[in-house]
Formats: sequence, C-alpha cells, structure tokens
Amino acid sequence: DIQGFVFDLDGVITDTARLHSQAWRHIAEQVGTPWSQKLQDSLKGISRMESLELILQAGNREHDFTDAQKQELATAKNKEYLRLVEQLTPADILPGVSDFLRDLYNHEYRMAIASASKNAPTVLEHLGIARYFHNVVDPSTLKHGKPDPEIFTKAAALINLDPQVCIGVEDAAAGVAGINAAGETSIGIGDPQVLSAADINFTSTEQLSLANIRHAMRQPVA
Ligand code: G16
Ligand code: MG
Repeated sequence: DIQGFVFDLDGVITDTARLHSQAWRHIAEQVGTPWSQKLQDSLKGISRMESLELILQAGNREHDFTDAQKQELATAKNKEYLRLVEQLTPADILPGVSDFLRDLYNHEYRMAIASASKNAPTVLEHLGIARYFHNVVDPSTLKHGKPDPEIFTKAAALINLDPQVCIGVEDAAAGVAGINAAGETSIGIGDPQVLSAADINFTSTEQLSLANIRHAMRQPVA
C-alpha cells in the first residue's frame, strides 16, 4: 500500500521555469549568447552550473570564462532568481495542487520534495505549503542528477519509507525515468506520449486526486 508521495517542484507544484528563464536570459544577454526556446527548454531540471554551461555553449563562449567568473555569473543569476521568487504567492500554485496536498496531509501520507533546485525550501515558503512536506532533498548532497534515481531514493529514505510504497510525481521524462529506476510508482504530468514510461499519466495537475490515482492503480491506495 502507498504510504508516501515524492514531488518534483518545477512543473508539478508551481511554474518556476519562467522565473529561471527570465533570470538566465539576463545572463545570456550579458555574455552575448543567443537565447532560443530550445535553449530555454533544455534548462528544465538541470542544475545551476550545468545550465550556465549550456548557455555559454550556445554562444560558443564556454572557454571564455574562468571558473571564478562562472561562479560570479551563477551567483548573479541566483540573485535575480531569488528576487523573482520573492514575488511568488499561493496564487502561483498550479491548479488542483493545493487541494491534493491538503488531502494527502489529512490522510497522513508522508511527503517529500525531490527538486534539483537549491531554492526549493524558499519557493515552498512563498507558496505557503512548506508545512505539508516532511522533508526536502538537499540537491547539493547528490552525486547524480535526474534521470539517475538517487534523488528519489534519497527522498524516500528521508521520509523513512521503502521506495515500493512511494509514488513519485514528475513532469519531465528524465524525472519519470528516475522514479521508475528508484522502484517507486510514477505519475507523469503532461503529454502522455512524452511521458509514456510513467505508470500513471495525467495531462494536467488538475487531475491529481487520491480518487483518480486509486482508479488508475485499480487498487486501494489508502
Ligand atoms: C529546477 C529547474 C532548473 C534549475 C534547477 C536548479 O529543477 O527546473 O531549471 O536550474 O532547479 O535550481 P537552483 O538554481 O534554484 O538550484 P526541478 O528539479 O525543480 O525541476
Ligand atoms: Mg519538473
């Protein structure tokens, strides 16, 4: 029986991608590398320093900066990102997510966040939902990013559960792959063709409910 839920943050709980993009765009302008939708999409779920490398590569500028200068650029991006995060409110929670989290909490499921973002705790505070989560994985403690299962394995361990009794919720194919490799049940939010590896597919966060999950699993969740 399912006892816990592990959530990705960006694209599942809220849309932080637009804020990351806004902040990275300024850095791209500053270093003179071109911005494109494709570049923007490639940054989803990728760590801060890896994102910077992709942006520099897009303008063939990856060898033009010292490590110290790259650190400065990443710090500047984060400062801008945090300024944007300050403006987040509960209204920025994706549709259906607040009710679902409250329902899980009332049913005493254990809940954790598995996000590549070091700013996840700050984002949760601004959204007003930090209290629902028993734990947030600190991505700086990880050796591998998604699709490696490490972040999902760690999330289950932090809420004292075996992966087999956890459901992971993701909007990215790499995340779904990580959940599956961790031995958890996966819910993919988004295009079911892109997320065909997921055990359960929902096209929108609005479909997140215990009733829908029970129906999809055809067995009692509680
Ligand atoms: C998120 C975003 C990525 C971002 C990463 C690191 O991942 O999707 O674009 O680069 O976090 O964020 P930070 O610079 O705040 O540490 P996720 O796993 O929540 O989708
Ligand atoms: Mg995501």
